[in-house]
Amino acid sequence: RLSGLQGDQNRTLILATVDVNQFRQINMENTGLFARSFLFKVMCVLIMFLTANGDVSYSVPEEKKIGSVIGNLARDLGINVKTLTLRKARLDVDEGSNRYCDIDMNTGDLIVAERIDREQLCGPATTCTLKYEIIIEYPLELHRIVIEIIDINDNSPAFAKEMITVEISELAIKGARYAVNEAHDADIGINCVQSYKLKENPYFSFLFHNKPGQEKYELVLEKELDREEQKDIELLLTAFDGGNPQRSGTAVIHITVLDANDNSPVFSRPLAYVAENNKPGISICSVTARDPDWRQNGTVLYSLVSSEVNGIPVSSFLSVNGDTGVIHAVRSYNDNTLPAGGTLKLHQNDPFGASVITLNTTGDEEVRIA
Ligand SMILES: [Ca+2]
Ligand SMILES: [Ca+2]
Ligand SMILES: [Ca+2]
Ligand SMILES: [Ca+2]
Repeated sequence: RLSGLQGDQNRTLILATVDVNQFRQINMENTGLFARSFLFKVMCVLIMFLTANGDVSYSVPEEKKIGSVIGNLARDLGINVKTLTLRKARLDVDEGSNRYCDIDMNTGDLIVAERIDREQLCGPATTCTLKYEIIIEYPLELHRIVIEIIDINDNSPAFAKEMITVEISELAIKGARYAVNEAHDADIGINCVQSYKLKENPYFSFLFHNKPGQEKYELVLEKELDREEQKDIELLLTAFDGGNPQRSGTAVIHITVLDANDNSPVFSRPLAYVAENNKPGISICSVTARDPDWRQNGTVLYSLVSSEVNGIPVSSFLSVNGDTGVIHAVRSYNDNTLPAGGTLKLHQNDPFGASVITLNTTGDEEVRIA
């Protein structure tokens, strides 16, 4: 029995065998000093192994060239290099799994045997280790080898989409915030995304908070938008990691400024003249107004504001085509029937608000539209 001979937890378990038959035979034949001496020698050898060997740990950067030396196993395990082959030193690797490492039997080095990609091996885990057992025979020894794989900055930050589209109303107020998707970097720690930079522009700044659980990636409106001034804005957002050399990734943020009905129609000319004594039904002139808003918000409809001249409704003198702005005489008139100072009103129909132009008779041969 070898009770009391186990090493501490970091020590390697040493398996030693003693031929029982040989021992019994010796014991039967020599019940004296020789047997006690043999047993003492065996125990001394076991104690020596238990105290001389332990776990070995190394660290190696990922993506090292095949054949790169991770460390000298023979030296670190205290084994004579020349005996490695004889003692069948080998790494215990499950069939079908990647080896990644191997032992150079000539030098005793632990070497890189396959590409080691930390991202593929461990993903976002903050520590990444390869664990092996090394088996050495005659006598049988097992050692645990732990290899820490160090991250290198071999990935750039990247946005899920290189073009991020955001729609924002032109009525958005200064200080409004808009979340955008962050960039990802397959590396870890300092080699991961550390900062963002938004290319200088008059409209937006970028807010980045990376406190765990309170992450924020937001555009902040710094200057109010005006779709009529600029309906598309392109921003350049760059994410940087903290590696050396630093890597970065860029996305274009395309802002579509959504229209609001924030403009009234404006008549294109300030004055129009029409001759009096027209025949009923004749077109006298046309007026146009423009509204810079989009579609429905910019559609202009023309109509006469109901009013009277000398007690007679203006609609009995003139009519206007709601879509085209063409004004027709409903009946013949002159400066007596549509006297100087009389007012006809024309307005555009806009949900936001109506502009009004006024028809003034000039007293002579023209009706003036102002
Ligand atoms: Ca990496
Ligand atoms: Ca990186
Ligand atoms: Ca409008
Ligand atoms: Ca507008």
